[in-house]
Amino acid sequence: MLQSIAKELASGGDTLVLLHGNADPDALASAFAVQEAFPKVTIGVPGGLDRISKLLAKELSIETVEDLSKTRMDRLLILDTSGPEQLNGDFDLSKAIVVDHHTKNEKWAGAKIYYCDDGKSSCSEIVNELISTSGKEPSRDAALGLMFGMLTDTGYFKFARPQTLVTFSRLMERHGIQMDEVMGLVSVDVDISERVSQLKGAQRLKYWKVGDYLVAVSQGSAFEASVCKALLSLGADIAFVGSQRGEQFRVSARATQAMVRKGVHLGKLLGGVGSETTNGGGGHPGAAGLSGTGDVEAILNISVENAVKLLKKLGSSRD
Ligand SMILES: [Mn+2]
Repeated sequence: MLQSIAKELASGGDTLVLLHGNADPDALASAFAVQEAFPKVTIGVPGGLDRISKLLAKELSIETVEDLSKTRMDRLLILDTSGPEQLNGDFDLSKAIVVDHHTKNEKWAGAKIYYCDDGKSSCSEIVNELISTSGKEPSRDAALGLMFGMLTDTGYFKFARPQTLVTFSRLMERHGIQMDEVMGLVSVDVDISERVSQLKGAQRLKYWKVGDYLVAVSQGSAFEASVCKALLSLGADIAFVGSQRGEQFRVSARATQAMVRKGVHLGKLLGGVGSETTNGGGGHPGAAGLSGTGDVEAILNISVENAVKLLKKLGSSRD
C-alpha cells in the first residue's frame, strides 16, 4: 500500500499535509521528510506546534501554515494523527490519505486510503519506508528530523521496538550522522522560573519509606508536573506535588516505569482520591493529575496514604 501512496504523491497536484493539534516532533519531521521527497507539498498545522516542534522547525527551517483558508490542495495527507477529532477543523476525508502508527481507528473509515502500521514506534519510520519505497533517500536534514522523531516518540529509545533501532542506525550510517547531533538537535533550556520551582519543591519535600520504595510529596505554586519529575530524578519512586490558589487546588503525580510495571496506576489512584473528595481527577498509569476545590494538604495526605497502602498490597520489595 505504501507503494500506491508514494505513486499518488508523485502524480502531480498539490498535497496538503495535515498534522494533529499541538503537533509533536514525530509529526512535524514526518511532514518535512514528505515535503523534501515529493513535489508541491504544504505542511498545514491548524492546531499549531508544540514547544519542541517549534524549536525543531527553526533548527531545520521547516515552513508550516496555520491558516489554511488560502491553501491549494488536490489531496490531503494526514500524518501521525490517531483520529479525525485530533485535527483542528473539518476536512473532506474522501480526499485524504491517512498514515499513522497509533492503534487502528474506525473513525478513519471515510478516508480514501488508511494506512496504519501499529507495529512501528513512530510515524517517522513509516515515512522513511514510504520514501525508500519510491526509490528515494531522505535528504540529510530530513533524515535528522526523522531520527529526532524516532528518538522523541520512543522516549529516547526507552520504548523503542527493535526495528526502530535498525532504521535509526541505517540513517546514521548513510548520512554520517553522529548520535550527539540528533540528541542535541534541539536544545531545551529549562526556564529559570521552572528551575526555581523545582528547587523549592525539593526544599519543601517530605517522604515516606515503604519497604524498598520512596513516596515523595511537596507543595509549590507552579510547574507541579515538572517538580514531580525532578523528585523522581532525586530518587523517589512515586511523587505528588500540589499547589493551592485560593479555594482551588491542583495536584500532579508521577511514578517511575518500574512502579508502573509493578502495577501502580496513578490515574486510578488519583481518580479514587477525586471521588472521595468530589473532585475530578485521572490520567495514565505513570502520570496523573487532580484539581478542584479544597485543601491541597488534605488531598496530598489522602494521596500518599493511598499510595502507601497500594505499595504495601503490591509487596514493598524491589524484586
Ligand atoms: Mn508519533
